[in-house]
Amino acid sequence: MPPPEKIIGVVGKTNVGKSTLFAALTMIPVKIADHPFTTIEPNVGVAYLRKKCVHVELGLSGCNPRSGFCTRGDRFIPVKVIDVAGLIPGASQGRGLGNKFMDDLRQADVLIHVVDASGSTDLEGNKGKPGTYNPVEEAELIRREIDEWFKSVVQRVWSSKISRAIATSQNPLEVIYQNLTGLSIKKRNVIEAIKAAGLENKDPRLWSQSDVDEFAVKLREASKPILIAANKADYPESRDYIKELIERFGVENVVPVSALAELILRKASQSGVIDYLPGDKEFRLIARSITSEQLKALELIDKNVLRVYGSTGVQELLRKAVFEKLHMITVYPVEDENKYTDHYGNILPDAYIVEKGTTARELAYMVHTDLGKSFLYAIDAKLKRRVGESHILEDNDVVKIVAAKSK
Ligand SMILES: Nc1nc2c(ncn2[C@@H]2O[C@H](COP(=O)(O)OP(=O)(O)OP(=O)(O)O)[C@@H](O)[C@H]2O)c(=O)[nH]1
Ligand SMILES: [Mg+2]
Repeated sequence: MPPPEKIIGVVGKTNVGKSTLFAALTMIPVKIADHPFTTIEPNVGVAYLRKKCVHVELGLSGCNPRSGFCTRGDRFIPVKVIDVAGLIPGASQGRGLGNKFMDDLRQADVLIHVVDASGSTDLEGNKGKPGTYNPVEEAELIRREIDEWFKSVVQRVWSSKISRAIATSQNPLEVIYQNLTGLSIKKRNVIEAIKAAGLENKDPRLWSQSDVDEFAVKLREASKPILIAANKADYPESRDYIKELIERFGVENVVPVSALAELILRKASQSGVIDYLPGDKEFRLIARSITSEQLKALELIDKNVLRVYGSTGVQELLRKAVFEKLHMITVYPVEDENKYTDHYGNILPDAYIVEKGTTARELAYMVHTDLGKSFLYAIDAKLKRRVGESHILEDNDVVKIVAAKSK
């Protein structure tokens, strides 16, 4: 089985640009409008994470990806994205669309929290002048709502199932974990959360309601880390607010983004007006004719986004979410360690996004269960060196698995 795909959830106040970001990432035409609660049912799609392809390091002229694509030495690796309905303060008590949207995010591994960094929408998502509302306050309030939601889910399961089951269990940790799998959490998230909540030495049978709450918040942090997309960065009013967001949440947790700029650039590139790849720091006009309106929009993006922030920020969001928040690496399984191909001759057909710490044998299982079961050893194709089952893979490793049954 290929590595379990990582899911990025897009969350935030209503009318901040979540669906615009989703559309820019996936090129799926979804409903976008300048009023609250445009999205109700979740949008699900595939985004492509850009990363220097290992074929460049290997001195090859190209590769043949089975999924995603490779352009000018950069590999675009698929990741799943979910855009959900927006929320407003009090959502956990049922305000706005309540918690429905949150339930659509249960399966997410990391959350991109879109904030209106231009301060042009109030807490209910109504439009105002840029610079009017404070995005730091928005980010804090919405984060609290996300934590409230997590608390309520954990409390519900705790009182209906967990407390009864752990009362008689030899292994309370196992019971907790088994009953929370619907939130897409791992056993180590539960262990981390118990530690972070300072509850390691307290028997879960004796946890109070506030212990469970504290545990729930830490579990949210461990299992669904949040990265802030400081959106609408194209407004000059956003610049100071973005600095404030970075001061408050840390530079590692905030990415200045213009989802609208990315969407416009991608559309212009699709229709042959410009040459642009997601993540580029500039674009090139290639169309013979262009309307003055189009030209003006592109010039503004160049002046207010690309020259100020170095890119639209959208690829940086994906990169940080997957490689920094989720601690993933990329590895390339191959069948021929000399030609770096599968048995059809495709060069570097797969780029797997796997967790840091993945071993050669675990990779074998991802390629095929049979390969995992009858694993003999692996070959580090760059060094042409044999490695054993517990060898820990590194980013950009190219690996051949040798198994008893394989030829
Ligand atoms: N200037 C600017 N406007 C943006 C940007 N991103 C989104 N918008 C605008 O913000 C408005 C809301 O965009 P949506 O993508 O529908 O917002 P949403 O968060 O999905 O909203 P709901 O689904 O209603 O919660 C639209 O008018 C967008 O054009 C951006 O980066 N810059
Ligand atoms: Mg929307």
